[in-house]
Amino acid sequence: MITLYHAPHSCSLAVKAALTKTGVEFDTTIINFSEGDHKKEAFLKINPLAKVPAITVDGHILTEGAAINLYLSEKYPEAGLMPEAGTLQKANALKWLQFMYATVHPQFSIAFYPERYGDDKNFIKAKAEAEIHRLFSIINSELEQNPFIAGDQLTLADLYLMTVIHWGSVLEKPIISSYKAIDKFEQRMFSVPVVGDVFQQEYNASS
Ligand SMILES: N[C@@H](CCC(=O)N[C@@H](CS)C(=O)NCC(=O)O)C(=O)O
Repeated sequence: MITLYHAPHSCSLAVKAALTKTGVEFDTTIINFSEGDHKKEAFLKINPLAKVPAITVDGHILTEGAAINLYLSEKYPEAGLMPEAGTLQKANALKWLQFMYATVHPQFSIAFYPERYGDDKNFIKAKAEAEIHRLFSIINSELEQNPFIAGDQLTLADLYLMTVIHWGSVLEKPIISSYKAIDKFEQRMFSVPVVGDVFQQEYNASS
């Protein structure tokens, strides 16, 4: 049995979407950040970093969203979460997956928690926001060429991209109304069977 540790609206949403697409049965344990659930002893035993996502698979703990989702894509290949191993298409999808996890996400972490990075919160947040918009311009240019971020096919990178688009609400300058191709991408993703509903429901939920 798989259990997902999920904080609504956080990066564990990409894992929730991937798990749902596999069709496998899973339980969800909600980690409520405002209640401090991620810092409580029970969750620190799952992830001492006090961060979601995490999953347990038959009692084994896995953390780090990219590792979890790559595991799911290999364990359930019929879900079509990634292109075939050894292809340039897969290499390209991995590039975009890493772009989201290792390049875009850290800037949002700064924008969400500027006080962790120094005293001048407004300055720190503004710098992160400027970098986020530079990154979204690059994403937008790519989506002008292709329906999904890594080409013609939906991949794990798209699930993560939908998650970071959702975080645009923390920014002064909005994402959706600023980038036409991203706006179209979001609408396209909402109509993708199964995962579209996962994002639609979470976007519309208050917490
Ligand atoms: N490298 C980790 C980062 C996980 C992460 O930053 N999770 C955020 C939510 S998106 C979190 O749990 N934040 C709680 C906190 O930092 O207090 C991954 O990709 O899984």
